[in-house]
Amino acid sequence: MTDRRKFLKSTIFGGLAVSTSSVSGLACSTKPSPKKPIVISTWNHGKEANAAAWEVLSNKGRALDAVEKGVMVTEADPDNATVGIGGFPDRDGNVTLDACIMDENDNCGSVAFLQNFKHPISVARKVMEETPHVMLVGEGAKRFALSQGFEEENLLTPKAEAAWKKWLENQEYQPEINIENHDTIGMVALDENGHLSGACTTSGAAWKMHGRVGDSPIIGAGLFVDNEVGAATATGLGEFVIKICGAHMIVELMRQGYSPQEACEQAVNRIVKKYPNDYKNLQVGFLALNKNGEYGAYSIHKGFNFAVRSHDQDDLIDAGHYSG
Ligand code: SD4
Repeated sequence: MTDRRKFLKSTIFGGLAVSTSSVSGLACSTKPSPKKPIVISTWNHGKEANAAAWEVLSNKGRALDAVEKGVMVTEADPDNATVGIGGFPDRDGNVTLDACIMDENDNCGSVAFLQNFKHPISVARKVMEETPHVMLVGEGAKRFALSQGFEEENLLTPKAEAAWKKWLENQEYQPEINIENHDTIGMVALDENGHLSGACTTSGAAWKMHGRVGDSPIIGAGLFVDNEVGAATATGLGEFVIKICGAHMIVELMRQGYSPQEACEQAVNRIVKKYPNDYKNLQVGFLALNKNGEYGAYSIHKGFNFAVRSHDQDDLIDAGHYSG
């Protein structure tokens, strides 16, 4: 084992310290007692979403229920232009939603290119629990949602429609970095019983091509949970998260002994290294949580923040960033 690996192993598992760059707390016993329950989620809107998740977690509820309840708050907010109702549409004026969820037993469910349902995360959970499949898309996902009792509604708000009509005037597709400081919501949580789960939901990139699916419903890209190790989620321009299989990469790095913070930094560095001509104009942010309740976050550019809720924290934290 290299010295670095030894160091990482001793910091994570020996509990003497975590990475110097980690934003998580230090533990001083030989075996750190996990900080739990805890929930972390992306962007400003994470604070309100965490509050709903905390209702579940603080009552000794299951992380899976917490993350579903949490992100539903954001999905239901019509003023949020990037998730659920009020999400900006594709270039043809259709609001199409992507979401996925993963539990502590490696079960996962996902919907993509789903229209007219306010809570794609709940449809994704039903895919996980009620079908032999992981992912349903488009018309099939719609039929399934209807069969499960979900009701259709128009998700294109007047504000989003007006923004789309304005976009049609020039029709330039250049996803904005840190759009209005609330992009996709990705949430990962560790419950009282030490179980991890995660959820990720979005209306995707505004003015995308009809049929475009981003990273958020892709297990391993926008979200990955391994109850032995940790959980990670992503926000930003999904094409680049998919290209490096971001969330899965981070969980695997944590398995090798990297702290959540270091693992997020490695994933961002991978994008920067592989796409030196692209990264300057796009944002990607990662968030990770391990079994000890230690967390980390990192983005390509300045401006990504995340919310943390635990017994002793209710914070919005600016993530570290590679450039700018
Ligand atoms: C996606 N990660 O669909 C999501 C959100 C997004 O620009 O589009 N951000 O790629």
